[in-house]
Amino acid sequence: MKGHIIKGYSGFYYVFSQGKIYECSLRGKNRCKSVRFLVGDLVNFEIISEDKGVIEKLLPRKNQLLRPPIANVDQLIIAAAAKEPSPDLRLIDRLSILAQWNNIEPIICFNKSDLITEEERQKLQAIYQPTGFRLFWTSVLNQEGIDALKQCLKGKISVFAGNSGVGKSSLMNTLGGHWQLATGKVSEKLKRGRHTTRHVELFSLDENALLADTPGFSSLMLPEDLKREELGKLFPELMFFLGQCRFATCLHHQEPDCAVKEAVANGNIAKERYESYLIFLQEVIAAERSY
Ligand SMILES: Nc1nc2c(ncn2[C@@H]2O[C@H](COP(=O)(O)OP(=O)(O)OP(=O)(O)O)[C@@H](O)[C@H]2O)c(=O)[nH]1
Ligand SMILES: [Mg+2]
Ligand SMILES: [Zn+2]
Repeated sequence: MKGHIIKGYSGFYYVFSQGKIYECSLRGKNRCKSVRFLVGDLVNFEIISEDKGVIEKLLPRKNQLLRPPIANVDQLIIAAAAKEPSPDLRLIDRLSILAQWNNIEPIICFNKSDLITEEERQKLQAIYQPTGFRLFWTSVLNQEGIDALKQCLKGKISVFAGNSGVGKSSLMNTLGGHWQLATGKVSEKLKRGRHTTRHVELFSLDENALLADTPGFSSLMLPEDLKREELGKLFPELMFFLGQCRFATCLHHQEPDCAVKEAVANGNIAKERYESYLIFLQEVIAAERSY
């Protein structure tokens, strides 16, 4: 049998396969070899009773996120609130870099669409349309976009990430119904104890969709080995202009005759995205120097 590890708990791994969950232990050789299994790992296992099994082999990973530790992620659902809290564009852009760097599709989800005007929506839409990233507008309140989001999760391993309070847990609750995650104000949650949001677990939405929630965070480092000349390639809307600068090595900062800067001036690249690019460029250069 083949299945995905969805949870590790006190020495057991829970493996999801064809709509069922099996509580699995490890074969002796895996225990000794110090193979570290992650949530998301695809494994071969043998069923030993109705709902129990033994893991035999770890299959190759497509990728691996460090925080949260999950393997084989297909898509990162970058969740932001259209309002309350107002969208943190820098964090959205950081997450999109992290995703692309790990061979994961970034998908942007503006939740709480019920709280903004059409005009405010157009403004955000205009910033991200040129990226080509898939973009969803959702509301847990009036259910806008929930079916579309559900559709896009089918057959994939997806991870929700984004600021605290944007509605990640609320979205997951409204998508599934098989589970109930704690939602609400951070302060209330802290009182209830942190450990509940610490562990990583994949939830099954239907037979083929696996989904992980993550605790909200506000800062995120860029990938350590990212080089300055590679940064532009992680901004899809910049790619179009890359060959058109005067210098082949143009970093689109202080160089003359830069096609990217021109595109920003003409409104073909959103200035908010270019701002992120410049901030990240400084970070990447500083990180290169510190080695
Ligand atoms: N108006 C409106 N409020 C929402 C919507 N979705 C969630 N909320 C509210 O926003 C608050 C935060 O939602 P959570 O789901 O706990 O947010 P979270 O992203 O999981 O937060 P952390 O777990 O701290 O990272 C809750 O009070 C929700 O009721 C929405 O679509 N519209
Ligand atoms: Mg949450
Ligand atoms: Zn340039």
